Amino acid sequence: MSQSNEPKLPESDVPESAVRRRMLKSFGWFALAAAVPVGIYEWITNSPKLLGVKKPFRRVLDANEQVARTYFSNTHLVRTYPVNQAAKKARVNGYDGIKTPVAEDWKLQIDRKAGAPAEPSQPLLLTIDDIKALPKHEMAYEFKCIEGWSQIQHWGGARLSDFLVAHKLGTKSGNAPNPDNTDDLFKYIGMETPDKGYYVGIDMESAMHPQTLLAYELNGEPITAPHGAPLRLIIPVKYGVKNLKRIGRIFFSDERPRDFWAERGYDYYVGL
Ligand SMILES: Nc1nc2c(c(=O)[nH]1)N[C@H]1C(S)=C(S)[C@@H](COP(=O)(O)O)O[C@H]1N2
Ligand SMILES: [Mo]
Repeated sequence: MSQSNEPKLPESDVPESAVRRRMLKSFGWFALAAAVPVGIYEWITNSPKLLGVKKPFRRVLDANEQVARTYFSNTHLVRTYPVNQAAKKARVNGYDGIKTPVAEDWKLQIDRKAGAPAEPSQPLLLTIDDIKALPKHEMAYEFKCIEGWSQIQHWGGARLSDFLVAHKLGTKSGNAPNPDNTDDLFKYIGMETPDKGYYVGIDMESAMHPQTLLAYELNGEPITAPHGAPLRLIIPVKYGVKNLKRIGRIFFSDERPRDFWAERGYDYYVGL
């Protein structure tokens, strides 16, 4: 058994056929779930004693949450694996922009509304604890490098979409991204290392994908420097080149942001 629709449930104990069925039925379940009084919902989702009952319900509710939070209608999920199938030692590749030690006073800088007239003069500066304050998601999936190797790796962090919603980022209006108003989103998100030695541009559709993470954990431990400490992008719908390590700055644009490997001849989108 190897396939799951929930990036947050890496143990993947759902029978394969049930995955598809659940997707198809999720709207029906949503109606049923909506009919369950809130108190019972909380009792089911909070009671640790009800594990046998809780898990199937939990999965249904998570599937509904995922449907509700999908920003683009054609979003499909990358295959995930049980975390125990992940490589114990993840391969390292690429040191551009991460050759110096991580600054002790590292902060994530976000330029809120690049190009917009009402752009705040001060960028937003966040700490790793601000990222950890968001719901944590873990997943194991096949990380693919364009050079021809791949490896099942187990990553943990916050969904980029949750992050953008929580901090009202990525929109022209300055409001939180809204699945019903994707036209309000900038077309691209740009990221670069603190020294600007490596940089990527990502189409917003891929950025808002539910499996795209601002990752701070690898194999359940804080990410090490060679893998992009303290915070990196994990974007399963793209090849490794877009999975920028050691994020320093994030910005938004309707123009394609500069991209390190696109400038060196690779396809800009490098999607799977
Ligand atoms: N800052 C930075 N991020 C980077 C790279 C890099 O050279 N510098 N290389 C990319 C490439 S080509 C790959 S395959 C992955 C490798 O991530 P890993 O070292 O954690 O395996 O990081 C990507 N992100
Ligand atoms: Mo790569």
